Amino acid sequence: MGRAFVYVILGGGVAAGYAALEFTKRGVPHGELCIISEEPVAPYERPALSKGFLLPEAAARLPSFHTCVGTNEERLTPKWYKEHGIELVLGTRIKSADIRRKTLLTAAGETISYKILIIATGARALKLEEFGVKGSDAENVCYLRDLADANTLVDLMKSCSGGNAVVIGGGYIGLECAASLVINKINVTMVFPEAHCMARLFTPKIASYYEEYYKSKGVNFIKGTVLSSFDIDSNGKVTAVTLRDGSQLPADMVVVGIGIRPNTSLFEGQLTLEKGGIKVNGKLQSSNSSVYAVGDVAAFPVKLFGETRRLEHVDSARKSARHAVAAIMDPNKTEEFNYLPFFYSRVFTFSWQFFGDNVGEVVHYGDFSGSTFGAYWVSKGHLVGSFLEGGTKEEYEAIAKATRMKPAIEDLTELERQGLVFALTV
Ligand code: FAD
Ligand code: NAD
Ligand code: ISD
Repeated sequence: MGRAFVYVILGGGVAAGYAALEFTKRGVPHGELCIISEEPVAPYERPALSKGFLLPEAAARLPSFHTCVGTNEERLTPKWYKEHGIELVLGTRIKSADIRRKTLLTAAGETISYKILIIATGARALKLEEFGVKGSDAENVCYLRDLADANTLVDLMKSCSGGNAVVIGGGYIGLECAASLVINKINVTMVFPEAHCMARLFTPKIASYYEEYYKSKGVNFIKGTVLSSFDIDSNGKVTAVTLRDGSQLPADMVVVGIGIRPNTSLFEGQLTLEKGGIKVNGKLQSSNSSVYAVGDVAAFPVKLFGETRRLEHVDSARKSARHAVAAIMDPNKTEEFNYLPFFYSRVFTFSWQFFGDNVGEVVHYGDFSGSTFGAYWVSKGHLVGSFLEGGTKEEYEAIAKATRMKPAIEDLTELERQGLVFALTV
């Protein structure tokens, strides 16, 4: 017993929403497309969970941030899916996949078959237990990947106004949540193993700018170490965090953001994997021609760098999903995906964007004591990456365009002198 569809999207996150939009723009017939999601709600813009969702006042709540409002497209509410004849199979976990038979088995025992499968299973948050620390299930410890996590975080923040939060991890989740905790009047200590925050992207100089601001808001940074254990009371609540050097931090709540792992397990041994994700070609097609992969779970060729990358950012999820659908619905007119990596964040009143690759030599520019500054990365004599804080729409577009052009850079001192003008005039 089971249902059969022409197209099945497995996963109901950002990529699924944008793929659905593209399918309808290309005239998918009613009844042919289905989205299966473990989450109980229609696809939404996940970035909202660490930003608008955590505000103490006028917080964003569904349905306001269903996809595809993140790119000023239509808001795809459950009603929209119904009107477009797209089956939403929500609250449903797929527990196994048979690529040869083209079937998926739900946790409840239903078989769903497809002609074409788009894997959009995203990723899961890494748990402290995977680093040998117990206590993730304590009631005042939270991660942040989905709506349920975000609701837990909001409840915890409400219950400990004026109290102490320990944020484990100095990446995207750590920095965005620390800012939200401060805005909710909670004292924050951030603990991470690197020498500065956002070590996978920021230079020490860029990191220092943001860290100084966080410090001015009362955030305490403990760098170069990790936690070794939690003190947990008889009610199952963490009361303190013990660090590897033996020091202790009092904690009314703990937020953990220590990275992710792509959800590939259903396909291991059935599809080729690379860089922790499902390897796809420039049409987002996997090692099986009936199966595509998009978003955080896909490792795709980034033509600009001449290598396969797996990206964990929303713009890549949106564009890879739309490109896969174009390749499926109109294969002859769809070229290879030619993606310029784009990352961004917004915390407090800051807003930065980054395009390209952060390899090679770095040139900083602008006013690091003011509100607009940036950096360029130059590798093998060419501009490969650009970062800008506090830019205008036109300035962000200019650094994106310049990065895609990969212009030759002969003189780093001259690039530094020109700063943003270089991108605006190249
Ligand atoms: P996801 O959006 O994670 O969706 C995956 C879906 O698959 C989920 O619904 C999941 O439940 C479902 N699923 C997985 N396995 C199964 C299964 N076996 N059966 C059924 N369903 C399954 N990126 C940015 O560029 N900028 C930001 O500001 C930003 N902010 C973020 C804030 C937060 C809190 C988080 C968690 C991420 C943020 N990101 C941001 C990253 C961005 O949201 C992701 O890159 C994007 O969501 C990836 O989309 P996806 O569709 O591949 O995966
Ligand atoms: P991340 O990779 O950005 O940062 C992980 C951090 O964990 C590292 O910076 C490091 O400081 C820390 N860490 C690693 N091992 C540790 C350990 N054993 N103990 C303590 N700290 C440790 O991952 P994240 O911040 O967890 O974010 C999760 C996902 O969500 C990522 O894919 C990210 O791209 C995405 N996200 C993106 C944005 C954005 O693009 N603005 C915002 C939020 C989340
Ligand atoms: O890209 C984003 C982002 O940063 C959000 O908060 O999409 C969401 C939406 O803009 C929320 O409405």
